[in-house]
Amino acid sequence: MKLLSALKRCSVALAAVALATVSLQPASAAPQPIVGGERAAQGEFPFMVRLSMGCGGALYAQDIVLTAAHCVDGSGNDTSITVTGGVADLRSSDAVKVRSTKVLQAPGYNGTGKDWALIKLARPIDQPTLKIATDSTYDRGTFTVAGWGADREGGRQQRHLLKAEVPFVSDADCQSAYRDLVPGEELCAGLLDTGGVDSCQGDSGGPMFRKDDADEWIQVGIVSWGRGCARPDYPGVYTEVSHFASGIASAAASL
Ligand code: 4AZ
Repeated sequence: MKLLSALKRCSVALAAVALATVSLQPASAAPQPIVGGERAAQGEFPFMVRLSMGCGGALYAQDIVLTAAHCVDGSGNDTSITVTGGVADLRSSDAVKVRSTKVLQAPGYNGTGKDWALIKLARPIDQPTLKIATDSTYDRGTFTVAGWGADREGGRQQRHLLKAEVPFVSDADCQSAYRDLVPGEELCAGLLDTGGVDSCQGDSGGPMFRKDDADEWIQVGIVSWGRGCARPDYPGVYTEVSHFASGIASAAASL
């Protein structure tokens, strides 16, 4: 239990330190986004934001970010978080930086499941938002995950946004890896047989998304936890957004 708890709580402090030293990979290192991905183009995922404690997030509204509960300290007025939006390159002069005003951590969050939180911004970021799934229709197929997190287990945080595609993994298969998966509140994605593609440390809180029937991006997951990154048999675990959609909507309305 202790071990799994540790695995689940992606080290925000470590990520924050890594963020301070964010830098380009040497050209010779063949950058592996996220893990096993590639660079996203400027404007490709305009709803993506980076949080100053070293997590990702998505614009649920222009002044509200959806992220992971484990990325924040609790609920209440909080001006300590800086949210960077509008850029794939965090060092771009076009980066928009906005402070938080409030944080709302999922009610009942205790470190298992319920890994979502909202951050209210001091002013809107003028970018398209990412709609969230409200039922399980899109909890299947192939997903895109993006973030500025490590490009390998133990790797450094990234200057440029990385993206990767990961296939859905059934609850049954995921439970063979993780005994304490909360199947109603979490969904899994990754390459069970080979590994090699995954979210990783510092991607936490960022969205996992796909196209819906209207060919628009829809968020189905929030990067939450996993055993290492991109290991065979150990998929990434994501908050099942549709399960919390009504709670997220009412929480957002209260901010
Ligand atoms: C983390 O520490 C983390 N492979 C995020 C995602 C995954 C593992 C760790 C999934 O933020």
